[in-house]
Amino acid sequence: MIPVPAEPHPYPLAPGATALVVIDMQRDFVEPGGFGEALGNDVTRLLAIVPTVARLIALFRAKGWPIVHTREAHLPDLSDCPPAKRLRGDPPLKIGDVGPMGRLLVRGEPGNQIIPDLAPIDGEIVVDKPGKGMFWATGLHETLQARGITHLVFAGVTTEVCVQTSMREANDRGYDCLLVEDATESYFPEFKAATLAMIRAQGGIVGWTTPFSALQEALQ
Ligand code: C5J
Repeated sequence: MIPVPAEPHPYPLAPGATALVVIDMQRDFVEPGGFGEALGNDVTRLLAIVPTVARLIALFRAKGWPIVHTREAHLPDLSDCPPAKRLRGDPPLKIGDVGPMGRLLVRGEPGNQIIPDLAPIDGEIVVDKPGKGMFWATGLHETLQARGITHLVFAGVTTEVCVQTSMREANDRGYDCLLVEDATESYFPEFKAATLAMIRAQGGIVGWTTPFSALQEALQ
C-alpha cells in the first residue's frame, strides 16, 4: 500500500489494484452548445480542470494502471432514457433533440465524444452509461472485478451529480474511493464544496479527497 496524504486520513492506494475513473469529460458537458449549456449552465468552469485531468491520466498511463472513461450516453431510440429523465425541467433542448453538436447525450453523436485533450487510447475502458451512476446497466463492476480492482481514483464532472453518484455506488460495492479535488468540477461551486465535505465526513463515509499534487508526490 502507498499512503497518499488525503482527507480525512491517508488513502491506502493499492498498486496493481487501483484504476482511475474519469467521469463524463464529454463535449456535451464541457463545451458550449451541449447538454450542459442547454440546461442553462456556464460550461467555462468545467473547462478549467482539463489540464489537471490530463496530468492525472498521464500519471496512470505512466504507471501502466487501468483507466476507465465514462460517457453519459443513450441509445439512438432513447429506449434506455426514462421519460422522467428526459422531460424533467422542460428544458428547451431535451435529451435526443438536435443541438449544435448533434443529438444531445446520444451515443455516437459529436457532442457525446470525450473532449480531444482527454481522449481514451487503445486498451482503456470506455463505458457508455444511461444513468448518472457508472454501474447502472453497464457491467462495469464485473469488468473491474475480473481485473482485481479494489481501489478507484475519481476525476471528472459534475462533482455532485455523476461523480458523486458513481462514487457512492462504488463505495457500496466495496471499492476504496479517492476523489481528486482539482480534477473534478461542478457548474455550482457551492455544490462541489458540499460534496467534498460530505464524502470525507464521518471518517470518510463515502471515501477520501486529495489534491492532484499530493497524489503525484506520493506516487513518485
Ligand atoms: C449531469 C453529469 N450533470 N455527468 N451529468 O447531468 O454529472
